[in-house]
Amino acid sequence: ESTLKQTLKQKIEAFRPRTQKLNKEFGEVVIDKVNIGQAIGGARDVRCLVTDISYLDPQEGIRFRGKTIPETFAALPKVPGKEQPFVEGFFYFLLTGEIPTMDQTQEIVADWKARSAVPQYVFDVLRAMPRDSHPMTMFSTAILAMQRESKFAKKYATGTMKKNDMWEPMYEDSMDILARLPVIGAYIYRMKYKGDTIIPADPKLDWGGNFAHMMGIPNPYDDVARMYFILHSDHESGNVSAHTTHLVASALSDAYYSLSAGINGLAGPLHGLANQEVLGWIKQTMKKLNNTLPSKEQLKQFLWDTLNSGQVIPGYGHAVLRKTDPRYVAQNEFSKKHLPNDPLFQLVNMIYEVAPGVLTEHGKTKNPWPNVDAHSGVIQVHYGVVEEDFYTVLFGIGRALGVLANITWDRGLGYAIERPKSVTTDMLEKWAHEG
Ligand code: CMX
Repeated sequence: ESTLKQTLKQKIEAFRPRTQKLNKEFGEVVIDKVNIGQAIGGARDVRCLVTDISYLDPQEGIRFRGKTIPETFAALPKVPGKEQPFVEGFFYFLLTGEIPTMDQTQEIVADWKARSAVPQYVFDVLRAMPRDSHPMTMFSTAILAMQRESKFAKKYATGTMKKNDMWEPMYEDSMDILARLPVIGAYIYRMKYKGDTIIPADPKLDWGGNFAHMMGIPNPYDDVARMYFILHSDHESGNVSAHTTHLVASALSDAYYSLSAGINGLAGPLHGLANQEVLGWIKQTMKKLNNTLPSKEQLKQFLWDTLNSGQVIPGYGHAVLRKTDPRYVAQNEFSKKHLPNDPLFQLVNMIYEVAPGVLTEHGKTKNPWPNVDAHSGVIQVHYGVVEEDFYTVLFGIGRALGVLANITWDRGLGYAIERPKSVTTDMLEKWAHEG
């Protein structure tokens, strides 16, 4: 058994009594109240989910296992000769809370390679779809089609799986899926946009490096891929993709069913699709000006035009965050170093100077600052991934790291099937009257 699996087993077993004690002895302790606004308004801020993998502070942004983004990147073993860490080591960290050694990281590199063969029928399913299907539809379909491989579902069907053992096949499915996602993502990209010229994996490369190779994009796109997947991995558990994956898994649906569902949520324009929309918006703006950079005044006008036509400014605002997203900052720092003269990068910086003021004046959003999606597309364009429809697939490959770590722990700690209670509008009106 790998060091990762052994460590995870120890961690889960050591953790389980904490959850059980809280549930049995302190189950009645109140941690929040719910008001009518929250019942109608998407359960915003209601504290009713538990995860130890990441925590989102409204001011500071995300911490993975207690570490900020810069701390995380600094602590993880780096790919030799590269700026960015191994995504494999990052997954070890997400699952266990411990920074792996280089040897422990290399074990996962080898493990994912050994699991990376995608069954031919998955490619056949993709090939049967219309070529102009959205890449997110293809991505989610491929994951769902692969459900036939689920070790969890097979074990469950034997009728012998104990509740405390469920994390193990969930972990195995998660590892199998993660090993294959870059292959599936790159296949969709090359099939759809590059004349169906598929590039096979290079057994010498790590997970992120191999993705760049299979995409056919030259280095340093490998480091872009590693950075991108880590930044998009996890954002605690209330966001649509994480919550959906967790919800579906709570019915003891396996990781394939659960992740495919979560990916469908990521495909929404208010969530992951925003990164595609940002680029569409930027391109439109540049087109109106015959591909020259707008002045600040012009940019202000374009932002107001967007708002006045009833659209949101994509890449700005957040349900929890109230400051500039540190995932935006990390990408901004990378760009300052690697693509300082890129005109789209300069435009992104200009938007950052103008949009918060416009949004504040507009007066609706609680957070006028940019989120992760405001920046990610521009880096992709710089390195040649100009097909913005594809960007949410990149987000999805990264997001899989976080949500699969979460559902493995969900089974480890025996979390219950999710089932909140509904009320009717009549009831709300009655309570509203009673005050
Ligand atoms: N542009 C215009 N209006 C915005 C806005 C933006 N960027 N962000 C929020 N608002 C509006 C909301 O639509 C809402 O208006 P109504 O009262 O008319 O419905 C009002 O401001 C209050 O919203 P909020 O409480 O500040 O934000 P929510 O928690 O409801 O929504 C989010 C959060 C992200 C959906 C929203 O900010 C948004 O639509 N942003 C643009 C899309 C985007 O960038 N999504 C990506 C988020 C990160 C990710 O998940 O990938």
